[in-house]
Amino acid sequence: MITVFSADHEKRNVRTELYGGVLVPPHERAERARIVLDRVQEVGLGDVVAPTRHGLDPVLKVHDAGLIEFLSTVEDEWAAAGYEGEAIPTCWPARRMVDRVPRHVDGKLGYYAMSTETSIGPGTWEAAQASKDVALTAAALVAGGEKGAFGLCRPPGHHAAYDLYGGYCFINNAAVAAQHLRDAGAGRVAILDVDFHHGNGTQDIFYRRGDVFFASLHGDPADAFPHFMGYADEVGEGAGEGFTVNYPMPPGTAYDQWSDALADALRRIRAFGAEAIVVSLGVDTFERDPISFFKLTSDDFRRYGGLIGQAGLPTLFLLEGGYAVAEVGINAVNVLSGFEDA
Ligand code: OKP
Ligand code: ZN
Repeated sequence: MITVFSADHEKRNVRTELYGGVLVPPHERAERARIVLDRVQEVGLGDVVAPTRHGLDPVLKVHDAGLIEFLSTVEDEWAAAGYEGEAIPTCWPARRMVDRVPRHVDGKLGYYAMSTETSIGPGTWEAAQASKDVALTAAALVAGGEKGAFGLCRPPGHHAAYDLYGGYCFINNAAVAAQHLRDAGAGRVAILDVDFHHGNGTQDIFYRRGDVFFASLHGDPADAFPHFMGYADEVGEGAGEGFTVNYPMPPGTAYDQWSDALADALRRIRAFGAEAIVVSLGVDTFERDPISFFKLTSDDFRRYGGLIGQAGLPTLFLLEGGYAVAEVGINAVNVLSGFEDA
């Protein structure tokens, strides 16, 4: 399987994440991508290629132009405001307030943010663009007939909604890639989100569409980030009704229960008639992940890669989360090896 990788991910190198009331070094750090790349090469998964530049048109098919303009200017506006630290929102359009984009950068941050842990600093926007180019380049390989491809994306994307960033995400790589597959001729595309966290951004983007199926396995939002989306009764709306499926699961969930949900999701994807699958591949379901509460082992990742492979569809894997840094390479590449061996 070909891996697409860009060293430009390193341009996102913020120092802070607001966590437990303290500014700590980010869980989502550059080291993660280097470790996954090292593992890809160690096991000889296949060639590693650089992305080609795709510009912003494919991004604007699934995101609000206002969000993209904001992301492309916020680093300069924050610096111009004279602040010392990294950009973090401090206020929101909460219930019964006004839905209008403010002029000041503090207001814009609150307007476009879904959460405060995702500090923005110099290079974040460049890295986010490289990440979506990785996704698009890998999507083009699958559209061109590859059975599988791996987009080693960083930063991740699945929390980025139509007009929101947050949860370490800026551009929704999976959504951009799924739309690319549709535009390249796939009539029906499924997105399978196996990251520990609900893919609220991806769900948001396709919630009213019947051509892109969305399935997510995740920590129950009553207990886990993003807290305000991902319940089982969210099933899509309008033309999209019945084309979203959520599997929220409780603390301590291990492979038996988790793989039952995966098998059900794969059944639903087959019944939908998907011509390709985009996997939002977060490996923060791992038993020793520092910010999550599922109990998958490194062997479980290989096993479920095989289940995905047995679906027999062209499959695009895009890296999302996974914060047990020492094992992030083993776990992510185990899924890919399991897929290839199926
Ligand atoms: C991004 B991805 C826990 C706060 C959670 C945000 C987690 C973002 C995960 N107290 N912080 O889905 O892996
Ligand atoms: Zn996650």
